[in-house]
Amino acid sequence: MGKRLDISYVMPCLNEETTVGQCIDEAKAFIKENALRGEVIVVDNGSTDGSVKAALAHGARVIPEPRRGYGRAIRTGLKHTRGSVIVIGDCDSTYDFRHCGNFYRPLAEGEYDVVIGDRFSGGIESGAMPPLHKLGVPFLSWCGRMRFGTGVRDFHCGLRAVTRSALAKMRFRTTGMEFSTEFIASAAGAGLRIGQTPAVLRRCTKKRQSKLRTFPDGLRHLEYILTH
Ligand SMILES: Nc1nc2c(ncn2[C@@H]2O[C@H](COP(=O)(O)OP(=O)(O)O)[C@@H](O)[C@H]2O)c(=O)[nH]1
Ligand SMILES: [Mg+2]
Repeated sequence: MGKRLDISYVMPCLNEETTVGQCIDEAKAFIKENALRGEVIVVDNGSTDGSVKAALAHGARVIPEPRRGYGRAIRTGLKHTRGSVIVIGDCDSTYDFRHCGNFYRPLAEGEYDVVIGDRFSGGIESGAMPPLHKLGVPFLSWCGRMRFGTGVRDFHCGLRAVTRSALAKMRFRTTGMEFSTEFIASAAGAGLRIGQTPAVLRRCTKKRQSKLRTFPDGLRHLEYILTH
């Protein structure tokens, strides 16, 4: 198991060679500025580009998870963490991991068990979110709030944090994008204290393709909400 740390970052990664290095650097900057003991874990989901090389060059621990899926990648990464607080986020440079104080502090101080980012209060840079998602995310989040009895506003924000002890009470079964919904449902079901904080969604300036497929992934969220 190795020694306990203050913070672990878990970044699911599928072909993000242009951005993963920057994300690792930003996470490390937060760790250093706050004098924490920390680690950055990149879960490689079968990338065929230079993601693994870039992640290693920037000093991340790389965990391979060849079975595809956003949820699968994160779940595998979580098993390898050593931090008392775990921050999860995309490595596509849309979240600035230098500004994780609002995620880390309430968990480290015991105020909450889980903190979910809210891009609608944090701000969405122009072009960072397709117009359809600006309608779909609030709609699916509303469905999720009704179904799971929580006040979470942005069910699909990729930036979120959880304590190690809370994680032990959560159960996951999903493997795809619907994991972001399951994560909140599971926290609410376990009676955990869920906080929310503004998260800025940056526009990715590098050449990259979003892996999210609007309709199939949107339907997977809806299906999860309806059937669990
Ligand atoms: N969609 C998707 N993303 C994956 C997968 N495996 C790892 N990822 C990573 O999960 C994060 C979320 O994907 P992204 O395309 O940014 O989705 P979006 O933020 O909802 O547009 C990125 O860091 C991806 O590299 C996968 O199988 N599918
Ligand atoms: Mg993303």
